Amino acid sequence: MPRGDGARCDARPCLEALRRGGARAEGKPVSADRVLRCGRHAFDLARPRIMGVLNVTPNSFSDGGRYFNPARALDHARRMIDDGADLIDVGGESTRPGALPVDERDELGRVIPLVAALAADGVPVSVDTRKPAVMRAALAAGAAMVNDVCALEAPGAIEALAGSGAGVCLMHMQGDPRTMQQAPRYGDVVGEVRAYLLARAAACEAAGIARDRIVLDPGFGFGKTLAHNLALLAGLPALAAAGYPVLAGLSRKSSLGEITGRAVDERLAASLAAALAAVARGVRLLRVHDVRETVDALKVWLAVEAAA
Ligand code: HH2
Repeated sequence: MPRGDGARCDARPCLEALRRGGARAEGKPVSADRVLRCGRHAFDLARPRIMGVLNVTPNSFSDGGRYFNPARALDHARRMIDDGADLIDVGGESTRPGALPVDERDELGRVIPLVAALAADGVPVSVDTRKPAVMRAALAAGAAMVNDVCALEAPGAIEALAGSGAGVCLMHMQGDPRTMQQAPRYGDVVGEVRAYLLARAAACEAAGIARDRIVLDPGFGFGKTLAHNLALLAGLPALAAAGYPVLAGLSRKSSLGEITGRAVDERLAASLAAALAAVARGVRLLRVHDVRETVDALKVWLAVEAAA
């Protein structure tokens, strides 16, 4: 698959930055055209960034229940930071296919104490939520980013972000988690997802969310068949060329299980291959469960690119 020039990672500085290590982006000089601003954090996207997944849910598709205990969740978040995560994505509601919505009070109780504890440690925290009340509380508790699988479509969501300075990840989903995998349909999946995300970004900018705070995500597995996911992966350069940083969440997803025949806890190799395929096509942020392994895979990929 040929890569668009605008989407290609400049591997030499990426590799240097990865060798230097370190999870925090604060205080470092950053190039103006590639900076992602998330509250008091600024990420230089000259190197791909890793968002570590922290699901504080009983039912997430790959790690449901494992970090439902707050102390274990905090330990896991700190381990991911030590392993090289740049950002921790805290989620209190599973959006797996078939999942039912979680009560707002339950979601607040799951995520806000963790957001507050991690933010107090200076960790860049993203909150994975569709609910404006959770967004507002998380931002008040120090969250640097909101990651919304509904692209801030809920009434009041854009307003919750507008005055905050936080980053926002706008994800595409067809339908809702309860039914989204029943019969996803597109004419031109790449074109439709791109047009939707650009329209949502324009709505955010019109409401005062600056362009350098916005990340786009095609939403792998959210109302998409394997064929749709593969077309989106192959078509990432077209999305990356739109000028916003692109995030990909492919880690352990069922499409990788369909390709390899592996169960969800046996998809590490498949996840790493998918992550590198995404970075090669212009993705700047990877949302992953296996931080240490992804950091290593990226180091090797970047070393090869730097030598090419
Ligand atoms: N995928 C999941 C959840 N949130 N956010 C973005 N931006 N992109 C994604 O691809 C994405 C996401 C699903 O993964 P996970 O959080 O591990 O599972 P669950 O929704 O079951 O908690």
